Amino acid sequence: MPRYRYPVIPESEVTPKAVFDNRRHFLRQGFAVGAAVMLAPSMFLTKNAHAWADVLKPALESDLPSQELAGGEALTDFRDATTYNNFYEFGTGKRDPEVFAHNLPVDPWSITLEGELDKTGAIPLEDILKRHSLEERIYRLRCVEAWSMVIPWIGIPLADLLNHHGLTSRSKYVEFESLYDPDNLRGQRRSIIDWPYREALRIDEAMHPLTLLAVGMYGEKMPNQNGAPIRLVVPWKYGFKSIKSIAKIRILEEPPTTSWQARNPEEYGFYANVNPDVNHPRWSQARERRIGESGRRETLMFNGYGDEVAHLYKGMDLQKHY
Ligand SMILES: Nc1nc2c(c(=O)[nH]1)N[C@H]1C(S)=C(S)[C@@H](COP(=O)(O)O)O[C@H]1N2
Ligand SMILES: [Mo]
Repeated sequence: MPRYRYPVIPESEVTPKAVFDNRRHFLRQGFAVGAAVMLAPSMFLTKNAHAWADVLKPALESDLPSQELAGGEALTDFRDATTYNNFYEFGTGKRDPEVFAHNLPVDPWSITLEGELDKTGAIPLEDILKRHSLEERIYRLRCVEAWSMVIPWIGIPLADLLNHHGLTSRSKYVEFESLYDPDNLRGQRRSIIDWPYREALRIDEAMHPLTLLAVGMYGEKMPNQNGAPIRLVVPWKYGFKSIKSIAKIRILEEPPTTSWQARNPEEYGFYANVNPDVNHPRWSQARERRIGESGRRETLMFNGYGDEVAHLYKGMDLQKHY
């Protein structure tokens, strides 16, 4: 993509791999046809590999509306954003996701919507991509571990998806679940957290126009290590709220417990709004290390998005509701 300095892979290298993948796919289909004569025809209906990728590709190549919402700060290098990650499904080391996330089975993909909605069920990702238009948002990302990045995401507002499925008067919280697949996600064979990874937002946070369901970054489809094929981005909250590889969205009347709350409620609250005045019990949150920069910069209240989101927390004691 011409917009960024760090394309994922040069076009010349992409083509042979795509050809290779197609051939493999073709061979597999060939076997399936041969063996399927005596099987139910329904097995053909479940195979729809590449369907979402085929919708996403032309959309990413079109001219997307773009909003710069990181105060003009420089983008983090693509290389840093894809090699320094938290994705505990692949291990707790920062390089583990880059090394192991090729095992993430992203195709086909659907999100199951449950709970307090008019329309529920498993929705293929291609249907979501066809129904809603993509946009680019450049946001700061502040991890609770006191490092940060600036990332150009591409996605759809979560509100667009939820509105399509019809919220009810009992729709008070939105719970998200990442893919659970310990055979492929090696970290899930260890009890790092209570799998699957679960996060949640209050409905007004979920419906806020800044809250994005991201399917790409730096003009490309979402790299596996960043939460392919679809992940949440909530820029005013610590990074752990921005749950990756979403398989389930459940709308609830009562607040659910998130994975990090369950693991350590003293250290990780439900809200997890970026707040330089509320320290983590083990470290200060007043400053942060911007990946790619030397020294530290001041952490901004709500990660710099206070004008947009402070009204959501009016009258709340943010020391208590951390
Ligand atoms: N499923 C899942 N989602 C996750 C995580 C994780 O371990 N598993 N880590 C979170 C944390 S702590 C951060 S800081 C961000 C990191 O996103 P990035 O690797 O794309 O920068 O993802 C969040 N989403
Ligand atoms: Mo994080």
